[in-house]
Amino acid sequence: MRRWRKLMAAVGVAATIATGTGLATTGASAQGNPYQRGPAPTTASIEAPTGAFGVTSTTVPAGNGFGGGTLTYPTDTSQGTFGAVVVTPGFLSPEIKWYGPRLASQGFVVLTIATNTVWDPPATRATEMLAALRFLVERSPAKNRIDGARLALMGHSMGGGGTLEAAEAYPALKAAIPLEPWDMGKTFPAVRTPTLIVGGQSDWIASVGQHAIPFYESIPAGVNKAYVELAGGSHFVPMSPNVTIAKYSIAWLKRFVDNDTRYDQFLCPIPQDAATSVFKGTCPHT
Ligand code: 9J3
Repeated sequence: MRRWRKLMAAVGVAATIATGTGLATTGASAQGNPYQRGPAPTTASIEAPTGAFGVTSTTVPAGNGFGGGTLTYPTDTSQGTFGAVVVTPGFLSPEIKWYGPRLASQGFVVLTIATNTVWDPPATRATEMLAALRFLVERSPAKNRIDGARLALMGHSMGGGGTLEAAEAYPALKAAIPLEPWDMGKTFPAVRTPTLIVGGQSDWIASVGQHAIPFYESIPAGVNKAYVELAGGSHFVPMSPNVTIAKYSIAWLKRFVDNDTRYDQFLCPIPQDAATSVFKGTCPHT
């Protein structure tokens, strides 16, 4: 507890979240779940390059605790606020832009960031991610479109390690998706956030045996979690548009950021998916 309070004090997230923008107002489509956004999903709709929402993008400069980025969000203001997600790259890597339109068009505010330096280690990336969440809710051009109580993080490699470190630091986080995460000698027993870990079967940089799998196993039983291993996947798969990453990430974000149980069908029972070499998790979700 002390550790996350200290981190929160350092980046100011706790105050933001506590006093945040409050609960979403309901849209006509909500029907009992005030967070439900968009039409009933199908396999085709979660695999498609874009979802049902038109989006707009704007560039965010450096200087808000992270290295700047791209903010992409639905133009629709008729359905209340949206959950928000920050996406962080790995070591030596620039912002990974494809997640912006892919996720925002499904009904999320998305900020794909660059880190302050491309050498930042996972713990530094975690601090930057939390600063980016704070920026989204407090100061971003989309702040009025965001439900500050429904926030998520994704990240590749050291950004995935950072995602897990940030989830431990900020337990109110609604969803975490580490993509081929890399972190040195770490386990994550303090994670309470529903976490989807994506591994790459042929990732020799962040090998699943040294990283994704022990990270997954270290998250306590009783926390909603899943491990999806991309069949034949190299370390670099998350950097370019990928339908397997997209469809399960959309389902996970919808299920745990929006409480949208219409997406359970894509996660439980555990899918038999030829694009995955391992797929396991906690079903049914709680
Ligand atoms: O973010 C990453 O791609 C981490 C893997 C790596 O190259 O670590 C070496 C220090």
